[in-house]
Amino acid sequence: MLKKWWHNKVAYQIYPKSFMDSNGDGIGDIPGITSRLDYLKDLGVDILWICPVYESPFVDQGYDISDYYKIADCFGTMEDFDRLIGEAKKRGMYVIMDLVINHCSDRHEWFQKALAAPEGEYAERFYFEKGRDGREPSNYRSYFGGNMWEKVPGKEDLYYLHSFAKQQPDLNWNNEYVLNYLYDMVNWWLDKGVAGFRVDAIINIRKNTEFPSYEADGPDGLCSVDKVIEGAAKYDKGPDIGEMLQDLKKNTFDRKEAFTVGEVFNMQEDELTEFIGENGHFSTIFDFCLHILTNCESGWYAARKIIFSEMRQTIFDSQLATQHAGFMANIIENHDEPRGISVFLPEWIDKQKGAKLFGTVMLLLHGIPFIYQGQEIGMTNKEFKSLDEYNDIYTIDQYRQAVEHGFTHQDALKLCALYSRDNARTPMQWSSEPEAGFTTGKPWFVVNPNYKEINVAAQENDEASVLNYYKELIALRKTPEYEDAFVYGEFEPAYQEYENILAYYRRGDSNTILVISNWGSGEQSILLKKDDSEIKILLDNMYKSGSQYGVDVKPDSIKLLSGQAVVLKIQ
Ligand code: TEU
Ligand code: CA
Repeated sequence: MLKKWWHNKVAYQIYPKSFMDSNGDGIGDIPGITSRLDYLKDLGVDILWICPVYESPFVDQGYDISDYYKIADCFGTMEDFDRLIGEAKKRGMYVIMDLVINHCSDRHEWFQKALAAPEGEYAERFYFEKGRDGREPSNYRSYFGGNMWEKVPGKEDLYYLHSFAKQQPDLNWNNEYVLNYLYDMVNWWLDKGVAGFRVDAIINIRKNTEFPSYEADGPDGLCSVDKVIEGAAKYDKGPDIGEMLQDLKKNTFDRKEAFTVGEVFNMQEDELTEFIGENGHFSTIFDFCLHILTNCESGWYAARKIIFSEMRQTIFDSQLATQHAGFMANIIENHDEPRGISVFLPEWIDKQKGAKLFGTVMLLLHGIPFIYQGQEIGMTNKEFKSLDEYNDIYTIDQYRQAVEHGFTHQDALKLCALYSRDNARTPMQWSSEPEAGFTTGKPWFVVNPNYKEINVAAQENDEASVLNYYKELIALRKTPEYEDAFVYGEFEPAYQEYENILAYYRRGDSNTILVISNWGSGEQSILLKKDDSEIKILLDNMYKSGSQYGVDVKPDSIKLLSGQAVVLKIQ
């Protein structure tokens, strides 16, 4: 395999509004991020993905861009941004931006002009369509609820398309002008020194422009976005998604050997190599296998409880199916997900211990680990109690859907508390000072009350903290001596006959690593295979300073406590 500069890197996702506020207005900002670069460097991360900081009316937290060439005032200035890139470079770190090009904001100049002259050239940059039989052109349900077609104000029978909120009109990728504009814009940011992009909702850019209706899958008479994407993939006119993405790549990313991570849902399985192979559309794409396991396409009302055996199988299947194609981007959580330790851990495992357990398993898989802000200190869900505590538009719609499907108000609220995207969007917990040290003012969004116990400052001083464990874990992963195993090594499931054990090998050219973790409620002894009996312990999440490693090793067996994870080198 051709080695690429980003193969051995660890990435960290920043949700700028909630990371660090530098000026007391309660909103995290770019100088705030710059002020914490040393913290991030010390943690061991190399690549920083910053969620959208472009000018936006923030209907969908910046994923609705009104000017691609401006930094939103609340985040700072372009000088602040340039400084961030420069300071990151000085520390050998890379900044990647969020690239939101399936849609823009309805406040974008083009869309305003399109509304003013719906028959003119600006409207051609979007999808403006006549209604059919006196109603919407087709029956597509948008991600955030309701029909994907919205009436053009002041027009009787004209609609525009939005895959997400109605304030996020989809851009027309068949329009030359749009395409060239977007490519130029991407190149402009690359020339500024950003190292690449996280590419938002990119599968949605291809449309079946005949816009046929599909069979309804809900009482609203609409069909899900998944059907729409599937229909677009089968549509045979114009370039297919692969050709579109290669064209984007050739004209932009390739110029700079940029690192790109695609947010790709609904890919056909046989397309994996096209997406992340040597000449793939992207450097990597997110592995959403765990997310898909809980959250079926219909919505939170149909979400399933996590069963450990299924979770283990899902991770194994995904690794085995993808490792030879390229590198997936492995996540525990992100800004669209609840906190991983609040969803995936069995109830008997203490969340802080479990954060180390889960981290060990996920960070040592084949792929590029992406850590989401706060994950490294074991931040948890917020325990929202009422609907008006939420900010996220998606959560409000999921509540509505649950009630429509027969959930009581209380049960629908419980669902939202478990799955809401807002769980990950509460401010970063820096210290036990007021508002968790995130701001000296009033934070834009509520701080999780558990910040007094869970915060960076306290954990920096505690040898046994999640934070210090993450530092060790990342450092271990990045040890040059073990690169053959942790970065390039073959993934192989191990000890599957033990019901509550999640274990795997990473077999490199000169090192073999064995990761074993116990997700059961009690101790578990494991009889080691003959080849595994000569071991050296590299990491143990129950290690306590001053004592021996917490793990009990005999020549041919190993005993793990509930929630314990160990990383072993096989001699
Ligand atoms: O998400 C795309 C996407 O598919 C989401 O609708 C996802 O299914 C949902 O958040 C449930 O987890 C991206 C961004 O990550 C998200 O924050 C934006 O809201 C969305 O695009 C629109 O730009
Ligand atoms: Ca601020």
